[in-house]
Amino acid sequence: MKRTRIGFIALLFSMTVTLRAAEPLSKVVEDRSTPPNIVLIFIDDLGYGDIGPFGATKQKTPHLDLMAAEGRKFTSFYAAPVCSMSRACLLTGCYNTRVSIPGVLFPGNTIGLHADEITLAEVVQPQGYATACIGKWHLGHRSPFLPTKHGFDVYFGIPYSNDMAIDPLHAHFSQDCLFREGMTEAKARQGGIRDTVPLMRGEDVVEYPADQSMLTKRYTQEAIEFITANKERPFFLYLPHTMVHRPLAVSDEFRGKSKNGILGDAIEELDWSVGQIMRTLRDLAIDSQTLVIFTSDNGADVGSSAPWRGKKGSIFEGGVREPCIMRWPNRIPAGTISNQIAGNIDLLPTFARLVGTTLSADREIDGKDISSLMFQEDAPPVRTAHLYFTQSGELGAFRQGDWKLFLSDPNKTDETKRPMLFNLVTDPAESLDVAASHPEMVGVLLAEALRQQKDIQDHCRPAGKLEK
Ligand SMILES: [Ca+2]
Repeated sequence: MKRTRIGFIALLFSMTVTLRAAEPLSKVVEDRSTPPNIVLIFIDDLGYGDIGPFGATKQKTPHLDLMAAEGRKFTSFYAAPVCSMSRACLLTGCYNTRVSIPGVLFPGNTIGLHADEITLAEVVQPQGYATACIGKWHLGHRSPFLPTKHGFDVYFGIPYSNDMAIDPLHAHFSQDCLFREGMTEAKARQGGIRDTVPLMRGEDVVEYPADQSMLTKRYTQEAIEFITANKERPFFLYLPHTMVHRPLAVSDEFRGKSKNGILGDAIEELDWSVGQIMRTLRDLAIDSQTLVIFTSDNGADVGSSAPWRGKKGSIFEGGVREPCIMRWPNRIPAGTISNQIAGNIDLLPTFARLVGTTLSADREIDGKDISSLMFQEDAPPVRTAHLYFTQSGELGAFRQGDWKLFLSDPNKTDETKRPMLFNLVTDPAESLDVAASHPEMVGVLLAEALRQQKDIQDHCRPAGKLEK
């Protein structure tokens, strides 16, 4: 019944699209001053080489191919080596060490993103934006840390990684929670089983264990409903998919369809999801008012981080350099590429600029407004440097311009801990350590890395913490 109604509405809106296409150019120009809707699609453990626009050939990603053809690819877009730290960067605009979020949070942890942190959602919400987080959160699963406490009107998804287990003490089951696979609340309270995670709506568990094969489809459906319900007002949709984090799962429709096993199937289903979002925006005639960003939280786990060295967990480029596509018709030049340094820490100050607000001056923010890199051809660099923090919170490497210095422990001077230096332009595979022949460059980068590290140490902020 619902599908029929949506189909009819879609037909009406596709007629509207046709009318809009004939509108005079002045209308388009006028739209330029309007703050955009923002859709941020954030994939889990998807590597640089896992999608067509960045070189994948085994699985097909036609919707992402089209998105890149209609938008801009970023080839030096940085995240972090693992899940929670990357989400902390994305949501706060700061390196995770500045906001004291460790590499990965677990269901037994009593910490999470501090209530005083200002998230992406809290930047746009005061500007009248409807906000939703649909997918994996992973910045603290206890009530004070959930998306609903961090500026999201709506939350639907799993609170941490899909290979984890339920926190038996603190799960709050809704009255009509769907218990699957013989599970009951009493059994759930006895302790969690790996790879079985709760599906939540707001702060309640609505399904346990979550049917992982249906998560991509259900997130997509929720996303479409949220966009449709808020088409008349600005909205921010944060869509952090559960896939392609292990255990990999796909719906029946995509199982066995790719030429790359279940990983390829899952990526093709994510690509389908991107297509559904894009179609919804077009059908609702809000396509040209909507910025869509697609990227990933860390390097490939199962898949490919090619052409870079290293994968998930590493601070070689393959662990942290992510595929990133941004699309906003008439604003972002179609079919273009930016090679400048950028990253998920830059989205918060960029969103602030786009929605017409300024950031609070009471705190340090590491990211920069990269809107010039989005809109201009051949824009000069915004951020010339990037810090690479390890999973354990150490500053492991530092990039400035074309150079990258590894300093696993800057206080150690013994031979095994000496710095490594790579030129990322002439040696993108990070295979030729040239530290010995460039001692001056090592000195310059080391000094700047330590200066920036000290600034973070001197001005870091605590995580939120519960007593027990
Ligand atoms: Ca991840």
